[in-house]
Amino acid sequence: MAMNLTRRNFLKTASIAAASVPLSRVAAKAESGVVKKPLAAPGSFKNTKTVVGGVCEMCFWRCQLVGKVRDGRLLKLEGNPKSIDNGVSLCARGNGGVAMLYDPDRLKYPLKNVGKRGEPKWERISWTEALDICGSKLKAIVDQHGAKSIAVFPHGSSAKYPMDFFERTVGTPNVSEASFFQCRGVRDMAYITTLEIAPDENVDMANAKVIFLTGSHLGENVHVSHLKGYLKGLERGAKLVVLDPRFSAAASKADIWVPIKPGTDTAMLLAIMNYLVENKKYAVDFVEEYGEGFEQFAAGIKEWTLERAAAECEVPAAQIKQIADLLAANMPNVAIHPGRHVTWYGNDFQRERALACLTGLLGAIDVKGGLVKPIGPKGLKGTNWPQSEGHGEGNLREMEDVHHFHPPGTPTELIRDAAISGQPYPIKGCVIWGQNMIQTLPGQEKTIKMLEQMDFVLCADVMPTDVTMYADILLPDCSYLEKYDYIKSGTQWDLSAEHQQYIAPRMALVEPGFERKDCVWITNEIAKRMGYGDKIPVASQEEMMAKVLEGAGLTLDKIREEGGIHIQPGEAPYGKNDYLIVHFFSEDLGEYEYPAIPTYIPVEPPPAGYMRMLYGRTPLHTFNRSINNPWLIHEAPINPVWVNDKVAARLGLKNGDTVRLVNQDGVESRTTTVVKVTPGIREDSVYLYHGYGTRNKEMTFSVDKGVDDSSLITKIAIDPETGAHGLRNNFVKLVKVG
Ligand SMILES: Nc1nc2c(c(=O)[nH]1)N[C@H]1C(S)=C(S)[C@@H](COP(=O)(O)OP(=O)(O)OC[C@H]3O[C@@H](n4cnc5c(=O)[nH]c(N)nc54)[C@H](O)[C@@H]3O)O[C@H]1N2
Ligand SMILES: Nc1nc2c(c(=O)[nH]1)N[C@H]1C(S)=C(S)[C@@H](COP(=O)(O)OP(=O)(O)OC[C@H]3O[C@@H](n4cnc5c(=O)[nH]c(N)nc54)[C@H](O)[C@@H]3O)O[C@H]1N2
Ligand code: SF4
Ligand SMILES: [Mo]
Repeated sequence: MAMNLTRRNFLKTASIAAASVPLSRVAAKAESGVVKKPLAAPGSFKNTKTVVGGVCEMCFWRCQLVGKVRDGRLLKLEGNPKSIDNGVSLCARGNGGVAMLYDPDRLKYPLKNVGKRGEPKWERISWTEALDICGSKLKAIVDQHGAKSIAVFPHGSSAKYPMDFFERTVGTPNVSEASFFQCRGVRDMAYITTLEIAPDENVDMANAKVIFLTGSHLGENVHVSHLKGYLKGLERGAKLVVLDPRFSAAASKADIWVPIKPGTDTAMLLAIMNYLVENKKYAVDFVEEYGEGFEQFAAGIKEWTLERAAAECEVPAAQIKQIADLLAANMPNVAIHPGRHVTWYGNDFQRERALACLTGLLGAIDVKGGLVKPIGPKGLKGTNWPQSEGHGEGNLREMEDVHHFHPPGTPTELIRDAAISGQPYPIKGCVIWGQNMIQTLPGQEKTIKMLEQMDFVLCADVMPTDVTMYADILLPDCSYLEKYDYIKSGTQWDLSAEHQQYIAPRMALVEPGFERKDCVWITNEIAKRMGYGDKIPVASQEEMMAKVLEGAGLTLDKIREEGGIHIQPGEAPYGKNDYLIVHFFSEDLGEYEYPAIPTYIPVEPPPAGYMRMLYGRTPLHTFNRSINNPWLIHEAPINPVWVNDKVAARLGLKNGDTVRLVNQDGVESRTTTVVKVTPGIREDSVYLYHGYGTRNKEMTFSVDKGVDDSSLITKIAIDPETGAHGLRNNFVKLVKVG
């Protein structure tokens, strides 16, 4: 079946993609939030030992670190000078890792909730008691209802091992990673369907003549080596085109900023492509060689004249033409950025398909400046779990006959619906490992309802966050600075530099504090108590790492001696497109009755008196995970709501006014924030940083600061092809307080 092929391709490409992270040896200009040089105060790090092998996880880009350690205490983090990825640069959050490590609010001991879910009363218990409870409760649920009565909500490195245990050994299909269903899964599936590759962010911006960003607020979205490539491209003279309803950091650097009407990007992409086709300004030879279904595609997008898109997107037709001409004049060396957080409106697969088709139409694949497939290090057996790469294929997925192009795992909404309704089967056990479902998922009430009907909720975390309030047993995981749980590997990003690859296993920089334990130990102990002791693949995190490295002929000790990173010769990835087919028309999609050519699906407009609520990143935080970090919350204590200056004047709002947000369903924000009046946002929208408005009082530095955007996302949109959540279909008005 076509979809099987697609999923196999995904697994194949996902493992390649995991090993293909951009790098640049050349230091670039500092961007907002990026610290170029270590900020060493003279003399303050005397008598410290430099410990190598750190891999950051303040976000998921995983820059390579060294730690300055004295008497077993970490004093400072720096980029690993051996890194050919981030080099000595870390972003503000990466530097802030030290403050996370010693945050007094962190989880220290296993805890049992003797109060209610959502209103916990914690009792400190021993590991033995905690593990006995987890093992017996989860086993009882599996015995009574079967393996699929367990749901797993993982995210991040430390969640991979437990996720694999529950998915492969216990055998539940109900696994939903935030990175897939609320982030980039739509992109990966749309690109695999169109170009047969999962793109990651492997777009060669450093060598591009034009960089084209749809959303992607680079500079606020901070991933160090990715920013290096982007800034290097700009330094070398690339033209920058930014589609964003807001004057983002990227828009401020743009040659062409398009303050597009939210939700209409696909219309504009279709008009650009139609113009290129009609005027034969596309890569004709490339399309002839690699394209499939081009005629149907060309005929299908014919209705998308510049004028029609101009009206839909509220952008001058001349500007759309200008962008199309700029792309045509510089093809194939154009970086059409595939985006990362793409779960916007519930029609996002189509926008990502359109971006992939535009990339193909311009021949911008495996060429300088285009979408490339870097060739990563060989021999590594997966990145964490010795036995598998990615999610299982053979599981029984009764809920699967919808969203046929869903990323690996099960769409979150299907799991929530099943748990609440008990159909098609009961879901009574919940494992939450590194996912703050309360802030990460839209429809908080639904998440809470799901959690409340569980027989047992296990949560492993490093902090007491909003989701940990719903745990029955709360386990203190080691942070990324105290454990071995991931191998970061990558290859050349700036292809004009030397071709090299690297392998950087995460090694603990300090011993775990208090009673914290790592994911392998915790999972194994639960596995034994559930009756799977004989299926345990490795006894320790170090053994897990050793098994993965074995295939590449490496050991942790050898890499430690090499400075924490193994570097080897690589290959230039240009001109390697033998795998390539550009499915302008997708028979696979047609077979399942989804639009077979990229199609614009309009979104609902804001009701009178309301503005669309948009959100994004601050360079100083990662979602909610860094919000309690004493250094970072000090620098960015609140998420002001951006309001257009004309609108503010009409509403009588001034800069700094305190407001509450109320959405279209009458849901009010629990907390307040301040107004930021600016011409840098469209009149139909407001904007705020995601991750604020923590309600857990145990987060003493951040509780109640700012507004939680997720609490206002009560209208849920689902992307039909993938089942992923659309998060930008909610509307708010601002109510002045005081
Ligand atoms: N500092 C920091 N950096 C991070 C993270 C973090 O938490 N903190 N998280 C990382 C992760 S996991 C991800 S996925 C990425 C996310 O970062 P991106 O992938 O860049 O996220 P986007 O949603 O594309 O970008 C948000 C921008 O989209 C604009 N926008 C909103 N609606 C529309 C629309 O309809 N059309 C267009 N064209 N633009 C629109 C917003 O105004 C905003 O400027 O960031 C990564 N980098
Ligand atoms: N409204 C709204 N929703 C969004 C987004 C948005 O911009 N707006 N962004 C979406 C995107 S792009 C993404 S990627 C997701 C992110 O979604 P999440 O990954 O859920 O976001 P985080 O805030 O990082 O929360 C992760 C949890 O993991 C914990 N944690 C951190 N390190 C460790 C560790 O080592 N071990 C364990 N066990 N736990 C750890 C944190 O304390 C926190 O409780 O959110 C998505 N949802
Ligand atoms: S971009 Fe910043 S937070 Fe993310 S891994 Fe790198 S240093 Fe850490
Ligand atoms: Mo994300």
